Amino acid sequence: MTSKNYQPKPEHKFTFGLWTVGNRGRDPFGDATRPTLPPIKIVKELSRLGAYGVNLHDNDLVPIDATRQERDATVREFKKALADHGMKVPMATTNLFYDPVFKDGAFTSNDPRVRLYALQKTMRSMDLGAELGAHIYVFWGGREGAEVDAAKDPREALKWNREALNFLCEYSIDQGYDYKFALEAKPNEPRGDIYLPTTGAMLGFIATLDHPEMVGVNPEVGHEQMSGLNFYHVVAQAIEAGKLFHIDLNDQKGPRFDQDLRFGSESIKNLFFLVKLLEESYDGPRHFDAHSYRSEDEAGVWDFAAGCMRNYLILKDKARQFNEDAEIQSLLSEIRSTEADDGVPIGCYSRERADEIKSRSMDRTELAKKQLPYERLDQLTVDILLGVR
Ligand code: DIG
Ligand code: MN
Ligand code: MN
Repeated sequence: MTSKNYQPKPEHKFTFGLWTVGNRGRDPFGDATRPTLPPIKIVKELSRLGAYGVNLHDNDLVPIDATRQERDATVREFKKALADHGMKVPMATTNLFYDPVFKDGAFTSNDPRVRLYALQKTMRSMDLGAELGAHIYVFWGGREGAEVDAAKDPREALKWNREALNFLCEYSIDQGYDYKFALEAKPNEPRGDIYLPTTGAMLGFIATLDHPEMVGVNPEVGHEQMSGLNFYHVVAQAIEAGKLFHIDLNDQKGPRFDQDLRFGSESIKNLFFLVKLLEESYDGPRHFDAHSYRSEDEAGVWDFAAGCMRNYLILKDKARQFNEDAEIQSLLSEIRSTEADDGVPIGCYSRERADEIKSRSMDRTELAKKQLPYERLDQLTVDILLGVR
């Protein structure tokens, strides 16, 4: 396929956080390498590149000390830019991690006054998101964690987290915002350990909330890979549980600090299976929570954004090729079929069924003879990914 077919369009639902292309290149060991990009310029440039929308933390748009008048004027201008460039705001979130007040957490701070302030800030940010048309609200608890476990009982931290989320679910209902809450996990950084470190942990926590039906997950590629997990499997579990409410796409060079790399720049095969899965079973925004290398200038930032979307579309095309490949499909039907009689699906329990299975004669040495041509299957997959098939 020629490169023109990898042209991003709004129908692909690609979104970027203002903070992603707006990242100025600062890191723990170096100052900013790029000037600030104003939100309105970000909206214009991403629209030009074919994106569907932008997402934001409250303070990506409205400075934390803005007056109500300043806030309203900023929102008015931003809404005009969105309309002028046909851009949406599918997701909003709260910055509960940058200001020093959150140095020991927000919803899980040992200080109840900070926990209350975090709740106030989040409700105001939910109001802003709703005003911009967002229906997904992400919670990333970047400071909800610890370095010194003597200082905080994780059970109490979980209770405080639950109390805040239950309150905010009620606030969304009371305001008529019909938000879907998406909880984002990360194992560590900036805290030594972050509570609820994986998407799996989040799925367990959601079940303990008052309104679990309103709450899902926002898995991020790099955050799960920091724990050495297979992101494709993580997302498959979230989808199977009906809880993939949003997704943060980026890339990562395996377990190390959070790199937030351009999507598709490292984990080609894993992200191929992810894109194949998303195209089969998810219709939400494809959000890139990533940023360009610190060494890039502004032109490089737009190369980064274009590259994220291009790589997604290339992998989407590879998934089409995989699904249409006769040899691959025949190998898959061989691997998944069995000559066994119709007794194979376990089905629902009954005493009769249990007795029948227990009494069935099964020859395990015969079972062990089944051929599994995984080498051939994986090589065909690699051939497709390397463009030689
Ligand atoms: C970091 O991965 C977090 C923050 O950027 C934001 O709160 C969230 C939204 O995608 N991801
Ligand atoms: Mn990240
Ligand atoms: Mn993220």
